[in-house]
Amino acid sequence: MAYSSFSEFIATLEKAGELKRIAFPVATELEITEIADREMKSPGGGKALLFEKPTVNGAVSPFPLAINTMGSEKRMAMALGLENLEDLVQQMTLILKAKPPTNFSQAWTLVKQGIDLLHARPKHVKSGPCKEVIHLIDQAQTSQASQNSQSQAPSLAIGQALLPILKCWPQDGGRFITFPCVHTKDPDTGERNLGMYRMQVYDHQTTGMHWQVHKVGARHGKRYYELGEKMPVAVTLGGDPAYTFAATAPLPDGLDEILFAGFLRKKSVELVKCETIDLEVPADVDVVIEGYVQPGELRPEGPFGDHTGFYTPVDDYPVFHITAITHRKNALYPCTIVGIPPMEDFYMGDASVRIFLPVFKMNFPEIVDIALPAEGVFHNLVFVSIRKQYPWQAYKIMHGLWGMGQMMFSKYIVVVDEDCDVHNTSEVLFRLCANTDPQRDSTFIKNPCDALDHAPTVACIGSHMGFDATRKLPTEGYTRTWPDLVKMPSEIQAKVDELLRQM
Ligand SMILES: Cc1cc2nc3c(=O)[nH]c(=O)nc-3n(C[C@H](O)[C@H](O)[C@H](O)COP(=O)(O)O)c2cc1C
Ligand SMILES: [Mn+2]
Repeated sequence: MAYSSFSEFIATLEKAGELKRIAFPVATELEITEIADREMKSPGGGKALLFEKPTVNGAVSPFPLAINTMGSEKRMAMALGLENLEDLVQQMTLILKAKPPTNFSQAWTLVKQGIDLLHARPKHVKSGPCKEVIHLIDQAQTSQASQNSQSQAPSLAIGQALLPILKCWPQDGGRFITFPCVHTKDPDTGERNLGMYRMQVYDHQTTGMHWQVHKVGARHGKRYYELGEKMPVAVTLGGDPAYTFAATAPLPDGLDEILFAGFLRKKSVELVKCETIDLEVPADVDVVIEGYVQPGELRPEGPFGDHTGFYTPVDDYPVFHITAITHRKNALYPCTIVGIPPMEDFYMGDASVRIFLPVFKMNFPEIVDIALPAEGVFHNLVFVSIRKQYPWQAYKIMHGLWGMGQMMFSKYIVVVDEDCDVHNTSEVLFRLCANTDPQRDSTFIKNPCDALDHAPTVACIGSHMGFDATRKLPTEGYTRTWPDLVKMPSEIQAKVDELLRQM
């Protein structure tokens, strides 16, 4: 099911008892973070929060602020219009397994899949709700804009009065837009990309653009730099939450996130032209911030209390110049906070891993399950269970994952046998400790590191470690007898269940 607006999603959360409204004024400077952090760390991820009166430097912003909207398994599924994420996983598996049909029922299934895929293709529309209010912010146009009836008095203060942008943590370098969907285009092929890269507010019309070196936005930027051209960039906030999720999903470079969002919501994304740049954005979003990056122009960005649980230090990043802001009349401001885990982004990352598990399995059929425990903050720790068939298969899986997209960042990979539940960290640690000879069963490699990892001596490069916690085979040189796990047969368990029921 597709949401026609972000506020429709918020209303759905409220109906389901998944939303708390905060009607009194709360400061965007640290206070909203403190409330949201407590909520995110409450059992199961707490509820979504709607701050009706977020204040910016003491003044109430006209935009209510929504946070933790995807911060639980249930809300993450609801964001994608699902009862349960497993429905989508099955759909992915089906599509990947699609073969020429040999009978009618198979053909019908394929037709349905085909329709879904057709739905994925975006449509182009002339206007949309994101244009209800238009502020042109180009310096040359600023004076005209105040005379233009379409524009309200151009309040350029995106960091002050207009949007309730958070200053999340005490040592943060300023206010940060934390849920931006950043739209860019490959200047060579015209291919679109949508990524989530945080934006530090510098002043009324400039922000940072924190695309890390490994990300597609950065690759597009590099090409504009080489061509010596100004790079158009559009940032959207809100709309169907499928857009926000798609912006964070680790899709391969070249796979269009707008198409993926269309597939997720089973409805074409309607795209509308921007006012001041040659890009298109979903017409139903809450806010569009249009502008450009002048490749080569860098500015210190940070510090920022990051999802590693530590502050990322100041580093040079591109500067984003705002040329227009358009928004719905009743726009909401969606955002999140990151910090010591677990936070809202854990549930988003977890959903990504589940949805892409069929892709991993297609490449490595022996993979049973994968989990990225919250403590590992995505890239630091990966648990994989496999159906082991031949010697050193665990190492093949580690190397395979280290070579796959953003899995390259995985700092520690632990491989266990298929009968271990990778979503139960305690069970995995038990296997790791019991089943390994540390020197024999580990391997170190060199690979790119997550740009946010503060531990490596040099940023973005470092060692990675893999543990083979599977049972060892004679063909792996293990000549002793591998013991059996202490377990009760299922007949006895069933019998005891029955006995206890009768008590
Ligand atoms: C809340 C949140 C904030 C993020 N902030 C950043 C960021 O500032 N910079 C960055 O490079 N990636 C950030 N990411 C991760 C990217 O969005 C993610 O790697 C995405 O897949 C990149 O898309 P791309 O491959 O199209 O570049 C963030 C993810 C989340 C969930
Ligand atoms: Mn991408």
